[in-house]
Formats: sequence, structure tokens, C-alpha cells
Amino acid sequence: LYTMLAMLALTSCGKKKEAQTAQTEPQKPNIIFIMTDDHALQAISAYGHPISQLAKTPNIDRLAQNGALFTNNFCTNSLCGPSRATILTGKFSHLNGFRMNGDKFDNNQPTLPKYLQQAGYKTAIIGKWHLSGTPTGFDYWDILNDQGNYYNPQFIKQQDTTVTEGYATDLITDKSIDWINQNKNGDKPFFIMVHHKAPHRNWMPALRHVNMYDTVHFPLPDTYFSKHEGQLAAQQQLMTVYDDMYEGHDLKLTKKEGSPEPAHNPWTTDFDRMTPEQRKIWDNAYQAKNDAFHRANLHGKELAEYKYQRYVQDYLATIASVDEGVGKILDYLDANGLTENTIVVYTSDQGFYMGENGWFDKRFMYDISMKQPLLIQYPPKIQKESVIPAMTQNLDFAATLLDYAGATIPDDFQGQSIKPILDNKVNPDDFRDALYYHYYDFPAFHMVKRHYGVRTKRYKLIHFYDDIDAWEMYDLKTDPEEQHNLYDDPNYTDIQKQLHKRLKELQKQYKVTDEEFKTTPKERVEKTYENFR
Ligand code: SGN
Ligand code: CA
Repeated sequence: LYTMLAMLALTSCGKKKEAQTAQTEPQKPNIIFIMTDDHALQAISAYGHPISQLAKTPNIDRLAQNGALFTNNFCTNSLCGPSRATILTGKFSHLNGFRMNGDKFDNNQPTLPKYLQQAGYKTAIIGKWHLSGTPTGFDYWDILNDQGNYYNPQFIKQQDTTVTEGYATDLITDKSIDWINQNKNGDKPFFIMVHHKAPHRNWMPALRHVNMYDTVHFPLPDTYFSKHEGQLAAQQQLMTVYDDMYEGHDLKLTKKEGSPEPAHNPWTTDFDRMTPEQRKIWDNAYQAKNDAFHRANLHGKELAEYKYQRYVQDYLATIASVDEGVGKILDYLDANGLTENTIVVYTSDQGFYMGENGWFDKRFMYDISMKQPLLIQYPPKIQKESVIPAMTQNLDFAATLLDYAGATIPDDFQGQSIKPILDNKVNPDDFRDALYYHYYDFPAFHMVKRHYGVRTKRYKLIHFYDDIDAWEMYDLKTDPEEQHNLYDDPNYTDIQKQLHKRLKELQKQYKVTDEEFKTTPKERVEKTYENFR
């Protein structure tokens, strides 16, 4: 009896202590970090771009209505793996070691999820990982194999690899909600990274969305036929919609009228992995427009413009399921009383070209590719409908989320917390005056040359190196589309000097060494050009 009484006393005492700490310690917010792959800011209606007004994203926009929309958020290296590595580590590529796709990610280094675990969080990642090895720092992970596939994708979970029937975006949303549902009542706050494959190349929409934008005519960007005068690296890229897209794989064009057989389609797996039922619905959906295309017999400019429509229609239809998924998650939070204590972040791993400059893909330090969408809601802590013009970066995400979690921001982080801006303690204009950027993945897909540079609020200076040595400079106020290279223009001598100076300072501040400017043997560059042409 005595022991029982003593045990009772102990437990009630323990409970009292718990209740007390719960009162004194502020409750840590849950964090849902939703990241898509290659989602252009031009394709999120909250940003107001004309294209997006014809293909709205009402659910992603809810985050802007309930919270903050960042209009000048940038990545440090516009490519999938490097952006993810920077988000996880709070460091530039040259310090986290992941400079280009295919590099090896050091999974032993400290990362955001590891710091959050230390701060008492339960952590998970579901969807695209695309860094080498398997995730560390996550209590639970269920990731796509490499780039992942839209239909019936392979998921890797601890020891198992399984093909799951269904559409990747929907599967990732549902798996994420399941995990949240299982962990919402635990004794720990949760952190989940919901990483979609969509809307990455080859832009395959869900079956319910395949014909969604068939009758919409999207405005052609002014720069669609740009000749890139004074821009040597831009002249030598291989990422134009009209010359470099694969007609079958990317544009879903067929070989001839009446046939469902895809035109040029070097990676058959994207279509071949569909079930016969899925494939039948798919082929039927594309048949009429492909037959009409063959009958029209387009050439030259007309063909190029037609390809733009087909590209953008599929790209935006692929986003429709992402938007529905975001809505599903937000509705789930509302229905379960979790909205007020959950931070929801929406971003993409970088920006993306939707025909501007004639391009698709990213990589360049030009704004369309370097700008990364960012929306954050956390009612009631973040003011509704805030529009934040501060120059923020993916480099800042880890510091920001640790700050919200009440954890210490490690000294070696290279980004800074955005929270003081959202708390109205720092004026967005004073947050950061200049950004550093460095892209390495050359020679590779799309042949975008190695480059680095500095962006201030008004100007940009870029140096393309490796097989060329070419400087570019832009006045973003008079030339937001970055079409007129002002380097060595006598009217800008002082600005050019200042930008060079600021660039050097940033390289010093961020610990960039000579190691970072290695070049490639000429034969290798030439061979790769041959391979991709
Ligand atoms: C694939 C794409 C490229 C894309 C890279 C990197 N080709 O190789 O167009 O630039 O991924 O994208 S594909 O036809 O095979 O999809 S990233 O987002 O992973 O960095
Ligand atoms: Ca990407």
C-alpha cells in the first residue's frame, strides 16, 4: 500500500511539474515547410504576374492572405540539389560542399532538422530529397527515388523501395497529412518538409487536370525571341523552348496524326510507367490537340509560339494539383485546431523560366531564375497580408525557423533570421544591401556557364568564367528584364567600381577562396556541347 501511495504521489508530483513548465515555457510552433521543384514566381497568382492571373493558385494565395508574401527572396545557386543543401545547412554551396547536382552531400554535417531535434522537435521529410545518400536528422522519411516520377513513383523508406500507384503530388500530400495526423498529439512539436516533384520537367499534370488550360491563350513574353546581344553565356545556353525541348517527352507532341506515339522521347520511363488505364486517359486527352497540331503544319515563329503555349499549359496544369494539396493541408490544420500554432512555409527550390528569353529551366543569376517564391503564414504572430520587399535568401530559412523554434542560431550559419522583419523590429529596407551568388554546374544539362556575382537592390554584376571570361552588369530599375549589358558603359563607371568592391567584400565575408574558380578542360566542354546539341 505504501509503495502504491508513494508511486501515486510521485506521478501526481511529476504531472504538476509538467503543467508548470508548460505554463512558463512558450509553446513551440509546429512547422510545415512545403517546397516544390521549379515553381516559377510568375505562376503563383498572389504575385500578380499576368500568366498567373489566367491560372490562379487560390490555395497557395491563402498563405499570402493569412501571412506574408516575400517579393525579393533569392537563392544562392539556382539548382535543385544546391538549393536544398543551402536550406538544410544555412550555408553557401562552397561551405556545405554541395555545389552542383551529382555532388556528394555530407550527411554528417549539422542541419536544420538536427538542430530542431535538439530543440525538442519530431522531424520528417516526405517527397523529393535529391541529395546523395538518405536523409539524416529526420525521425521519419519517405523520399522519392532521385528526381522521382509523376506517375506511380518509387518511394524509398528506411530499407524498402516501393512503387506506389498514383500521382506523385497527391501521394506526397496524403502521406504528409497522414504523418501530421499521427504526430499532432504527441508531446513534441513537429517539423515536416513536404517536398514535391512538381512542377519539374517533364510537366506531367494529374489526369484530372490534363486538359485544364487547353483553351487558354497565354501571353508570350516580350523577350521570347531575344537574341541575347552582349550576353555571351546566354547565347551559348541550351535551354530554349523552341530548340531544346524534346517534342515528345517535354511537349507531349506525337509522331503523326492519329497516332498516340510520342515524338522525340529519349527517356521512355515517364510514360511507360503509367498503368494501361492511366495511359488510355492520358493519350485520349492529348489526341485532339496533337491531331490539330499535325494538320496545322506550323513552321518557324508560329511553331515556336505554339510550343510556348503547349509548354505553359502543361506546366500550369501540373501546378494545379500542388495548389489543391496546399489547400488540403491548410484545411486539415483548420479542422484540427492547428492553424494558430503552426508555421506554414511555401517555397520552391529556385525560380524558373516560363518562356522569358525563350527559355525553360533556371541556373542563371538573372532574376527570373534567382528569385525564389516565399510565403509564410503563422497567425496570429505574422500580420495578415504583409508584403515583404527585403532581399532575403534561401540561406536565411534555417536561421529563421530555428529563431521561431526558440533555439539558438549557430554562429557558423551564413544566413540571418527573417523573424525580426516579421515582428516589425527590423525595417525590410535595412535587412540586407547585397546578395552573393555562385553557380557551378558546367559543363552539364543546358550548358549554363559557371558564374558568380553580386546583386544589390538596383544593380547586378555577373562574371561568367570557365571557358569564357565575360562580365555583365544590369540596372534593374531601367532594365528589369536584364536585356542590356552595361558592363564598361562609361555612364556607369562608378557604379561598376562599387559593385566590384561589394563583390570582393561579400566573397571575403562568406569565406569564398580561390578553390571556387576552377575551370574545366577544354575538350570536356566541347564534348559536352556535342552531346547535348
Ligand atoms: C533534369 C532535367 C533538366 C534539369 C535538371 C536539374 N532534364 O536533368 O532539365 O535542368 O534535371 O533540375 S529531364 O528531362 O531529365 O527532367 S533540378 O531541379 O533537379 O536541379
Ligand atoms: Ca529545381
